[in-house]
Amino acid sequence: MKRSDFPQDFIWGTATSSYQIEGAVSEDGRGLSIWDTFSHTPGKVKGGDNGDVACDHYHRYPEDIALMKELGVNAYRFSLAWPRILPLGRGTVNPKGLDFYSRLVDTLLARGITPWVTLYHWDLPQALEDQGGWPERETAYAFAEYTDVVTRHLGDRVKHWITLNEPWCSAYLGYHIGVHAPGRQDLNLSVRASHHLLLAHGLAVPVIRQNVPGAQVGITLNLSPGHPASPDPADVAAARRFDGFQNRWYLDPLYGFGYPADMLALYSKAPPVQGDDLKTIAVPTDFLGINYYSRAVVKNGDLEPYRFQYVRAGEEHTDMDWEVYPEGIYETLVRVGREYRPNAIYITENGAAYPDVMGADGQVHDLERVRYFERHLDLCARAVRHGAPLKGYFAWSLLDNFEWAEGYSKRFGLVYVDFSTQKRTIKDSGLWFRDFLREVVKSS
Ligand code: JJW
Repeated sequence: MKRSDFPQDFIWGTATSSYQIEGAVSEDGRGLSIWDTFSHTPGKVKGGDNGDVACDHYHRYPEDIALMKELGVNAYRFSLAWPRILPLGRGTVNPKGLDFYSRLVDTLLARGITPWVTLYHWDLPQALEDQGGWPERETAYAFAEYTDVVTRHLGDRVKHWITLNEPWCSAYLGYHIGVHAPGRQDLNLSVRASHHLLLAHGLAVPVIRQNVPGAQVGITLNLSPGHPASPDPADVAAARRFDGFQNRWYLDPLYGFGYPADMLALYSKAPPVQGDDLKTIAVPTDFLGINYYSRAVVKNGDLEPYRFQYVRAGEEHTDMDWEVYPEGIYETLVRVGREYRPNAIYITENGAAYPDVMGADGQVHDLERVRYFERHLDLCARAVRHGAPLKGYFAWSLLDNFEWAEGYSKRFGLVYVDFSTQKRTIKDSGLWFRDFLREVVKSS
C-alpha cells in the first residue's frame, strides 16, 4: 500500500478539535462552553481531567503547524470554538476570538496547508445550554447566526467547511446517556437535539454558500457498520435497529429520505419537525465527512428503546476497547457511496488509541498504530478502486489530546505530547505517515 495507490489529487490531512487541544479557556474573552462546565463537574471525566490547558495549542499553534509541515500533509481539519467568537452564543462578537482563527488560517496558508474548518465540534456555549441547548429550536437559529459571523470573517481564505462533527455523539452521548456534555439523560431530549442539530446544518449550508465564493460544504458523521452476533433473525433485526440508530437516522434525512420509519416507530415522541424542515435538512452538499473507528456487533437486547446490546467481538482491540476492524471502513465507504450517492466522501477521522510510552531512546514505538493506519488505508484504496467517491483522508489525530470523558488517558496522536512539559515528539506512526506521504510517484 503506497500513496500512489490513491489519486494524485487526493487530500491528506490530520484532524483536531478546539476543546481537545487549545487550552487558554479564559483568555482573550472566551466564554464558557458546556465542556468547561462538564469537565469541572466532579465524576464526569476520568481522572478529573479538563481542557483548561490541553495541548496549549492556542499559544503553540506555530509549532504545531511546523509539525504538520514535517509530516507533509496538505490539509488540516480543526474546529472553531463557538464561545471564543460569541461568548454568550449569540449577539456580541468577540474580535479577539476571530483574530486567533484568522492568524491560524494565515499561518496554515503561508505553509501551503489547506484549512478545513469544522464549525461545531461539541463545545456549545454554556449560555445557549442554559436556554435549553440542542433540544431547543432556537439553538439551530443561533448556529446559523454564528456561521454567518465566521464565514464573513474567514470565508475569503477558508473554502472547506464542515458544519457539524458527529451529531450522533452530541445528541445521544450528550442528552440521552449523559456521558458527554451537557450530561443530560432523557431519550426525548436526545431525539429533539438530533433534529435541531440537523436543522442547524441545513440552515447553515446556504449561509456558507452566500458568504464564501467557491465554498465546499459538508457535514461529518460517525458511521459504523452493525453486524448481528448470530444469524438468528432476532439478532439480524437488532443489527438493523443499530444501523437505524447510528447511521440511517442521520444519513436518510440528509439525503432527502426523511427520518427512517422503523426508527420513528420506536419513539413515543416524534422529532419536532416543523414546516419545511426536512427540505432544509436535505440541502445539497459538496461532500460527506465520515469518521470511522470500528464496527458494532450486536444482538437482540434491552437497551431502550433500541432493543439491542453490544457484543464484544474480534481478537484485536485498541486502548478504547474498540475492535480493530479495517473491513468496516471499506464496507461503509462502498455502502454510503451506493445508497446515498454523495458527490464526494472524505474520511475526516480515522485512527486509534494505544497506551504509548516514551522510550528510553526518546522515541515512541507505536507499531500497532502504524498497522492500524496501514490496514485502514489499504481498504480505503480498495474502496476507491471499487467506485467509492473517496477524495481524501484525515488521520485522527495530529496530537495526543483531551479525549472527552476519557481525559488525557487515551492517546490518539501521530505526535506524542508530554502534558507536564508540552513537549511534542513525532511517534513512529507519524514518521511512518511522513514516509508514506513522501513516496514519489515513479513514472514508468
Ligand atoms: C461512543 C460511550 C456507554 C472522537 C462513546 C464514547 C458509551 C457507557 C473519538 N471522535 O476524539 C463513541 N470518538 O473528537 C471525535 N469517537 O460511547 C473526536 N467516538 O458508553 C475524537 C465515545 C465515542 C467516540 C469517541
